[in-house]
Amino acid sequence: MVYQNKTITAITTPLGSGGVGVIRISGEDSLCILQKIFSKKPDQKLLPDFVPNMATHGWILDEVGLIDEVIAIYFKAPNSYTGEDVVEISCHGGINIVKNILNLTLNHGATMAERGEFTKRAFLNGKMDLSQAEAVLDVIHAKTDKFAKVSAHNLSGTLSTYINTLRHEIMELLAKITAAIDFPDDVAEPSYEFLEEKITTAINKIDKALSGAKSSNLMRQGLKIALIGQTNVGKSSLFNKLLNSQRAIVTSIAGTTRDVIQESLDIAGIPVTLMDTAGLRELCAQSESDYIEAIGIDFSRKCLEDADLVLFMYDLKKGIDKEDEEIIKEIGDKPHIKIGSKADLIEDLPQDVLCISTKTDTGIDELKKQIETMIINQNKIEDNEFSTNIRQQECLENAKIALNHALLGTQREELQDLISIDVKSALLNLNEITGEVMTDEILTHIFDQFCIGK
Ligand SMILES: Nc1nc2c(ncn2[C@@H]2O[C@H](COP(=O)(O)OP(=O)(O)OP(=O)(O)O)[C@@H](O)[C@H]2O)c(=O)[nH]1
Ligand SMILES: [Mg+2]
Repeated sequence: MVYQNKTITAITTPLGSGGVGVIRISGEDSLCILQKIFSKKPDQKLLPDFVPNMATHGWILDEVGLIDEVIAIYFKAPNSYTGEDVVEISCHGGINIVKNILNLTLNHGATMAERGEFTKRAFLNGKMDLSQAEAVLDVIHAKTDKFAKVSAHNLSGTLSTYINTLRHEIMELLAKITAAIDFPDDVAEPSYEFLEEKITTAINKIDKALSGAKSSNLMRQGLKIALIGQTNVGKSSLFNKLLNSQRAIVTSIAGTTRDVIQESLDIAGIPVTLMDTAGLRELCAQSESDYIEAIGIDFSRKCLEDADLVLFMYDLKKGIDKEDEEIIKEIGDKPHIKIGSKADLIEDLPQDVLCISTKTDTGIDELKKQIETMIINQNKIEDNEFSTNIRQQECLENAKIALNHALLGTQREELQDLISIDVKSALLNLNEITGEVMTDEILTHIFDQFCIGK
C-alpha cells in the first residue's frame, strides 16, 4: 500500500557551484507541478509527454521568463525511490538556479521535505527495510573507502537477508512450540534436545552478525592519534610526512607549533584524526609569547588524554633526557609507539626503538605499518561480512539475552509455554532491525540524522 501524503520537494545535491544540481519532488502532485514549470521550448510554453523513466530535455520557466535549461525525469509510482510519483529535475549546478527551481515547485503546491523524508517514505512504502534506509546514511557519510563499500552491501540488503533468514528459523521454532501448546492431543511437543540445538544455532548466528560491531563502530566514529614530544623533535615534520603535504609550519625555532593542528587520514579503513601538538616543555610564562605557548602546551596535554594512540617522539641525538622521562610518565599505559627522530644525524641507531628521519624517509614505512598493526590489533578488527550500527547492535544483544534465557529454560526442561515467551521476545527484537515493528520515536530518531533532500 502506498503511503499517502503531501507532495514534498527539496534540493538533493549539495548547495554550491557544481556541474549539476538536482531538485526532487515526491508525491501525487509531482508530475502536475513539473508540467506547470516545464516547457520543451524556451520562448513558448510547449508541454512534452513525460514518458516514465525517460529523460526529457527542456526549460524551466516562471511567470517572468527563463530559469534554466534542464533534464527532467518522471518516475511513476511505485517504480521510484520513494514508491510514490517522483520527478527529478537536473539543472545547472548554480546556487541561485537550484534555489529558484525549488521555490517554483513550492509556489506550485509542493511542501519542503523534512530531513530524510524521501528515504523515510521509501521505507514506509516498502521500497527498502529499515536497515537499508540506515545504510543510505552510512553510504553518504562514510569517511573511508572501506566503510563506503561495507555500507553499500547493507544497502543491497546483506544484513536484511541474513536477519530475515534468522527470523524465519525462529518463527518456525515458535510455531512448533505453540502448535503443541494449542493442540496438545494432536501435536507432540518438540524434544528439549531439538529446542536446545535450534536455540544454540540462532545464538551463534546472532554472534556472527555482531562480530563486525566493533569495527563498524570504529569505521563510523574513527579514532585519534596524537604526536607528542618535546619542542623541536620533529613532530610537525612527521605530521606533514604522514599527510604527504606541507600542512604544519616547520622551523628550527623551539616552540613553533602552538595550536593543535588536525587532519584526517584513512588507516586500514578507519577514519583517523592525526593531531600535531605544541612541544611539551617547562615555561615560566614571562613573555607574551611564553603565555601563548603555555596555552598550547595545555592543549597538547588534553590531546594526549583524548588520544587513542600516541606517537611519542624524542631526538635520537640528545637521547632520552629527564623531560622525556616526564612525558613518558604522562603517557603511562596509554597505547603508544616510541619514535627516535632525526635518524640521519647519528651513526649507530638504537635497536630497541623505531628510528625515523623525515629528511631521508628512514623508518617512515615501518612506522605506518606499526600504526596500522596497532590499530588493527588493539581494536580486534577483523574483516567481517556485516556492518551494524548501535541501534542494530542493541536489538541483536537483546535478542541474544532472550535466547540465552530460553536456552537455560530448555536445559532445565521448563514448561515450553514459558520458553516460548523468551523466543517470542527474541523475535520481536530482531523484527526491530528490519523495521517490522516500528514506533514513531524510533523512526524520528533514525531519519532526523539525515539531511534535507535525502
Ligand atoms: N636532520 C633532520 N632534521 C629534522 C628532521 N625532522 C625535523 N627536522 C628539523 O628539526 C626542526 C624542528 O622540526 P619540527 O618538525 O618543526 O619540530 P616540532 O617537534 O614540530 O617542533 P615544535 O613545533 O617547536 O614543538 C626543523 O628545523 C626541522 O627541519 C629529520 O628527520 N632530520
Ligand atoms: Mg611543531
